[in-house]
Amino acid sequence: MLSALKPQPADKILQLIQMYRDDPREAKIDLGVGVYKDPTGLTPVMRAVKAAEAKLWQTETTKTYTGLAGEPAYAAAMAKMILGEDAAADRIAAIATPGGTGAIRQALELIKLASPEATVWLSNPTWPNHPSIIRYLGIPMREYRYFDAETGGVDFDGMMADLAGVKEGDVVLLHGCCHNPTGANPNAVEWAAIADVLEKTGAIPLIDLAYQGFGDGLEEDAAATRLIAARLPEVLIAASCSKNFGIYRERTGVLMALGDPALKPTVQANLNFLNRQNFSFPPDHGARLVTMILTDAELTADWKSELEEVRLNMLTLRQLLADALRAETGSDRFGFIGQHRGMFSRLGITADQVERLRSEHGIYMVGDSRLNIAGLNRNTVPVLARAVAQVIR
Ligand code: PLP
Ligand code: TYF
Repeated sequence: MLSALKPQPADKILQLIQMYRDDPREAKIDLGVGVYKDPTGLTPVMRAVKAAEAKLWQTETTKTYTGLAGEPAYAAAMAKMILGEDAAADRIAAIATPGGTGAIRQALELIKLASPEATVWLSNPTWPNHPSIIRYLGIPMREYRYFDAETGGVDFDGMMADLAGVKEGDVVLLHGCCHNPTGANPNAVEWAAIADVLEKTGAIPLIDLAYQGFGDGLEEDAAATRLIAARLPEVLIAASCSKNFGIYRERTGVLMALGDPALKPTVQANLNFLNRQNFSFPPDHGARLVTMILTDAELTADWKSELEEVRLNMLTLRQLLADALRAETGSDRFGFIGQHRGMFSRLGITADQVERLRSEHGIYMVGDSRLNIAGLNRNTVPVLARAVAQVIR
């Protein structure tokens, strides 16, 4: 049996981690995988997470199974964080999942179960795991225009034209904030128009929210999701706690399905069913930490202030990089970096130029020229700007 297996394509982002480790050069710079690093290059455990873990160690009396959906208190806390204090609980069915990836996977499985003919529409480009999982599940898939390589912004007219052609019942996958890989995001007026076109076509939005708090702020980054949740009758939200709580390896995510309250018991039963088919009970440790933080005023305040530090640090690096590139190239070609939000920006240089950054300068980024802003610091910003100016000359 095993001899029948064929090699599988590697994840290009994760491959970079190994290439970087194997590079013996002292002055190498890792701008690959989307993991936050502080100015000293570390990915620390957040203070509130440490405090919650200490408290949990003292108070936890059992590790018996949780429910198939995870702990209800976790889903409730996440619903408030994402949809706001007055989130209508009677519309929301939810399951805890292993990370945001697990939430996306379960969302797609739910779509397949409910609506096997539905096409899932993806932004071009998008996070490579989206098409990979969709293809694996055999779900029909199409792309909508998203990125304008000329301006480094959103190709809003292209996006709207393509979304207008979506069939009723098709699913449109949207990045709720901090688009990965481009860093380009619709503004508030554009999000309202996106909600209009979804409403008009009868499409179902699936919102991937992996970076709430990394863009314009915790509340601001949820604004598009809240708008769409308020406007559309049915919405799927796949959220991750990996980045904003810094608990990557704890695998903490949630899938919420919003719809008619009368349907909630059946929707919830289907979500529970999907968890049971795939892994029975979702991981609990990270979810419990998140619940403890979000339901304790002191821990919430400390977490918010550290998250804000993280966000502002990335914003400062963006500005420094945009300025350094302007100075080194004598042009405004990379001005969009200051406008982008989240961990990533797509530079818009060629694959050959990305390759030269790696071979000649020891600078690692994804082949489509996506860089992780958090991989930089005040010392490496000018090094990157000089290297980019050299390879595009
Ligand atoms: N969606 C996007 C766009 C991402 O970039 C990520 C990765 O961080 C995720 C979802 C989910 O990540 P995780 O499964 O680690 O929570
Ligand atoms: O895009 C990124 O870099 C992050 C981390 O299979 C990641 O989202 C990358 C690849 C992957 C899972 C997570």
